[in-house]
Amino acid sequence: MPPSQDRITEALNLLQIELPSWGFANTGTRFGKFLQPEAATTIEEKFADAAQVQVLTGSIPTLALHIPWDMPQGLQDVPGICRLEEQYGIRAGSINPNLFEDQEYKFGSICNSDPAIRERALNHLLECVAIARNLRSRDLSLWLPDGSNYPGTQSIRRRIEWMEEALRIVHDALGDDQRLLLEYKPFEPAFYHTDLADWGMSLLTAKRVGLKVCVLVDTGHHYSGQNIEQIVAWLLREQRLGGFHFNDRRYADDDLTLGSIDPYQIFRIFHEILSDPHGMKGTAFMIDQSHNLKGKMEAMVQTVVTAQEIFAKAALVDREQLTELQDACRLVEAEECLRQAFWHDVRPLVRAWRKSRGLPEDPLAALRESGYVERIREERKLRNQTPVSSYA
Ligand code: PSV
Ligand code: MN
Repeated sequence: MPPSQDRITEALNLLQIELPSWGFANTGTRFGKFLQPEAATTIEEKFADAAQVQVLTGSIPTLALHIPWDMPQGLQDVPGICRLEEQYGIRAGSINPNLFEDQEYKFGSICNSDPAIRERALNHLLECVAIARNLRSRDLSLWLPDGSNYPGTQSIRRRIEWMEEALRIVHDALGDDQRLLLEYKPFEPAFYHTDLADWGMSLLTAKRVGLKVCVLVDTGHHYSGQNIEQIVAWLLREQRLGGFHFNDRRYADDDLTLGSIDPYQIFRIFHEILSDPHGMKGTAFMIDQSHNLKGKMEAMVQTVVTAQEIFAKAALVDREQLTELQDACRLVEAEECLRQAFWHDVRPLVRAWRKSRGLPEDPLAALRESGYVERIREERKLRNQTPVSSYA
């Protein structure tokens, strides 16, 4: 086997991607959504779809769950989820609490000035910790939508205290092998200030709250032009990189297919991860995409295939040589060393990896040939005439 095949095989055997349950359901933009007859309407259908992506791509051991969308009865739904895990061969992945839909959270959840509302939000988080523990799921993945729309309307300082107070309690409720991932986002739904607006705020909060807290980087949650791979390098150095919500963006949190706008950026992020000796340890590779126009199954398969291909390219970087070139300030050669890996057509090598694993060599074509989408479209079309929830 050529050395590049070895490297790619080793890298792809390590790459595990977590798909979001909400990515299979009828989601869309806040202006409306276009219902797809084949979209998943139940948690069982979400597991079935994820399992199909696993059959085609071989990299999907887990499915991220959003609570209460996927478990409306909370802890009582745990046995049902365990049955689905068994049936479909996919485990429950990160548990995502929802602090953004209830009417009570109009002015915030754990950062609300009303102690009763803070307590309600905290109880939801604690229930999610219990759900995660019962499902043997490692990560509680929290996106905090709290913030405000106008200067002076909220105390930024006091809200930090309230947030930390709640997160400390969540931290202490986590098991030894569990983690709290703190996702940041600069704006939306709040447009003046967001309580966890960037990686610095998430990292400082993580450090203050405890060792089980790490930062989650959603690639869509940055200002244009921000150097995300540099953020990744810093978080890795601080040993606080919990994982990613991968997607692509052109303007803001666009939820576009990974690598569809800027594949070089994803490559540079993967390169930083692979440059760190512990980069793959504990870094969760999660997808957070809601496709409004593309077919959801095709979009998911396309996403995983893209992730595998770009990860394979990053695995080809000759890092020893790169270090020498960097140290000697041989700028153009160093840049070319990186670019050479990026421009290498890895597709034949990735196909060979798929073949060696008994996977279809072209997962997208295999999905089309399988008739899976046609079948679920027929089965689900009646249930998809009206949305199942306001978001998912
Ligand atoms: C918020 O924009 C976000 O990225 C969070 O991860 C949510 O959990 C997810 O999207 C789905 O709404
Ligand atoms: Mn996200």
